[in-house]
Amino acid sequence: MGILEDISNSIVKGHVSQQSPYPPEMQGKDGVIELVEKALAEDIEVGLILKEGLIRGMDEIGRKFSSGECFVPEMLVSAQAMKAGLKHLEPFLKGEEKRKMGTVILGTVKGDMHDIGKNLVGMILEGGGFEVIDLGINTPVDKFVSKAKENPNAVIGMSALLTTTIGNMKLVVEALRSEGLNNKVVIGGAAVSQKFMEEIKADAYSRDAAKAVAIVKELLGIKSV
Ligand code: B12
Repeated sequence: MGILEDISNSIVKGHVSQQSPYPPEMQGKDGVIELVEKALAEDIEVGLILKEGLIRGMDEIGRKFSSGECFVPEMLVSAQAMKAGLKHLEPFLKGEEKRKMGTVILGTVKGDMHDIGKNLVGMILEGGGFEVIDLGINTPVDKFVSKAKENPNAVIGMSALLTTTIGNMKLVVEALRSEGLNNKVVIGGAAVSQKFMEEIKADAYSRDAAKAVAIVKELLGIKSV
């Protein structure tokens, strides 16, 4: 599985493509874009490319950041490489256009700029047949509430990666309920847990994007086939 390791390594180094000048020692070598294309051409399963290549690289850069081996600029170039790789996987994750099964309003909570996980969840939900209304990053409480009012049957999906921003999820749940809105709420992101979901009285939690479709179906009472 050398190619998946190469993808992960290119994510860690932030090497987007052969043409990228960064990092200097990788100039002219295959970057995330070429490696993902090669992996697809070798018929490696899309889920494996995602998990063992791209996400593994992001996990590694996160570990390096935690241990002080790298800083925000390195995380940023890795994020750019991740986004470039995801763009190539997107058509495969989305699959063919299907009949819409429901709507999900998706956003990263206020104060939080992390959107890679949220975008991935959005792609997978679209692939699973849902319409996704993406509110983007740094989403204020009232934006979730006003979209929920317009779409009373939609599921609200919130993402947070910072321990300093997860409290905003609670504010959204409280605001929805005080406005009499019954939209189901699913939360995710590295900073939250099943326990936190129960504490803030959200309806579901998913550790990863892959389970999002099954969870949203369950929340909407749609039987999985
Ligand atoms: C890339 C990155 C950045 C990039 C973000 C770029 C972008 N456009 O997203 C940049 C450089 C901007 C950044 C900035 C910061 N970051 Co940062 N970042 C990361 C990093 C390395 C990777 C995150 C990522 O994209 N992972 C890959 C995706 C696919 O995984 P994911 O987001 O977890 O999503 C998956 C699941 O959680 C789930 N999921 C996610 N959301 C949702 C939502 C729903 C509804 C569902 C169902 C599922 C779901 O599905 C996804 C796929 O399986 C993490 C470390 C890590 N390993 O998590 C740190 C990390 C999150 N960052 C951290 C920090 C501290 C910061 C900064 C405060 C640093 C600073 N001093 O400035 C700033 C904060 C900026 C802000 N206000 O948001 C810390 C957070 C610590 C904490 N617990 O609070 C981490 C954990 C690094 C660390 N180990 O210390 N960061």
